[in-house]
Amino acid sequence: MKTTEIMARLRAKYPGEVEYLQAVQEVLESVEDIYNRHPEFEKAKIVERMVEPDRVFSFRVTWVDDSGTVRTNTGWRVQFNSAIGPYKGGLRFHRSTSLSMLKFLGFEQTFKNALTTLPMGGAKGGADFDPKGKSEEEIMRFCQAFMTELWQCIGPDQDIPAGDVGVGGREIGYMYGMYKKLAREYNTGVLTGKGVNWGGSILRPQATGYGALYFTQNLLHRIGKDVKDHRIAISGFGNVAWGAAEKASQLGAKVIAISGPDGVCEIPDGITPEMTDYMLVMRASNRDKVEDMATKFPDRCKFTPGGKAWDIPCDIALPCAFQNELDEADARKLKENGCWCCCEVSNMGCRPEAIAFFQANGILFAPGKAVNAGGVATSGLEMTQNASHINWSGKEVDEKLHFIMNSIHESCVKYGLQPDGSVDYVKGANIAGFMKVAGAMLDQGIV
Ligand code: 2IT
Repeated sequence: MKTTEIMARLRAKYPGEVEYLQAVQEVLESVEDIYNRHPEFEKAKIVERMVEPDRVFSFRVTWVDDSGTVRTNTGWRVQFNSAIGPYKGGLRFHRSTSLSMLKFLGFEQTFKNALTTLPMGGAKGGADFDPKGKSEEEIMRFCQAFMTELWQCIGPDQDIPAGDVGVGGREIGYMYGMYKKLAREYNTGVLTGKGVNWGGSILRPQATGYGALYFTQNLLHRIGKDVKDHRIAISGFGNVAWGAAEKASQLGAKVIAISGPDGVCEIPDGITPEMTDYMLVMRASNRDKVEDMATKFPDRCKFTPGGKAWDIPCDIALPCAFQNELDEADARKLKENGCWCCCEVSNMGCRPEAIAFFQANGILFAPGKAVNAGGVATSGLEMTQNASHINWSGKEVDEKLHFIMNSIHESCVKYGLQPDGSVDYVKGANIAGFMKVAGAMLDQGIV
């Protein structure tokens, strides 16, 4: 296969699906060499099959806002690949959600889930609903309306959604309540990210951020360093940023910046536990303003409107917000200010030019599909607990998460080791995930 030829075909077929095309290009470039050493892959047209979702559901979601106005949104579920298990992946509620975005996320999810060592296929879904400024009641009505369509697409052995941007424990609760009413199925395993009293796993809310720090520790230990005593800049203040900030602080690092769509909060003396707790309040408020942190903690925080986390001098950058949130100019600024490591926690958080800049300038870089896989891995652990009707302790879940992140790091090293002894984590993660999915597809014939 030739990446350029496949990309030309996909560009002609899906013009304008920029996020999807970007995600596919990155993976194909990484795997092209190894793919071409396996004629059996080419014979079965593995790549051509892998870049197309198995199926896509699209539906109208109509609900009534607090003023009595009828509102209409679009919802989707993209079931991308089931070679290694039932479809698994989050739901995103964001005003910019589109089919292209969910195809990119579903494609990434397929390889990420393969890296977790657990039997989960890839999927993603969501809606172009904007949670910003919505009341609690509006959020509930939207989640219920969304589920009146989604319930027919999912099931504990078919497709198991969870949260993503704009969907946390509260939204999962409203959706689960409606699912039971419609389906008359009471199996808790149909969604993950549930509350701990009704089938949720301890540590699932923290898992993406904790896992990202375990991965970062692995990467640093390999070169004789540690996150301890280093300055960390984090973008975002949602669930993922929260878990990352908490674990980074526990490991002795100093989180010196968090950011939002409105600007950046610089925290020269490092984030405190009270401040990380407050991130949850900010997320639940639906105000989408990081300035609230500076208003609440004026002595520790300096807010700069319009600023980015990447403006603040740091050692380690952790993008935790949204795709393409870190571009080449940001990468240059990070380097100028002394940053030497970037672990991408958001899905496709860095632009390809930013990644190329990091790699060309000796800045350690690891991609989201490896770094953030602890979230979906812990969803997998939640499914196991649900299926066997047991609850593991926080310690048990944390140990399993830690073990999984170590093994993801090992896979990246195995497939990404370069002749000079360094590791190309982008190649490592893409090849490791790809080989597992491709092998499973081959075993299961032409379907
Ligand atoms: O991007 C992701 O891996 C998630 N949003 C979590 C998906 C999941 O099923 O837990």
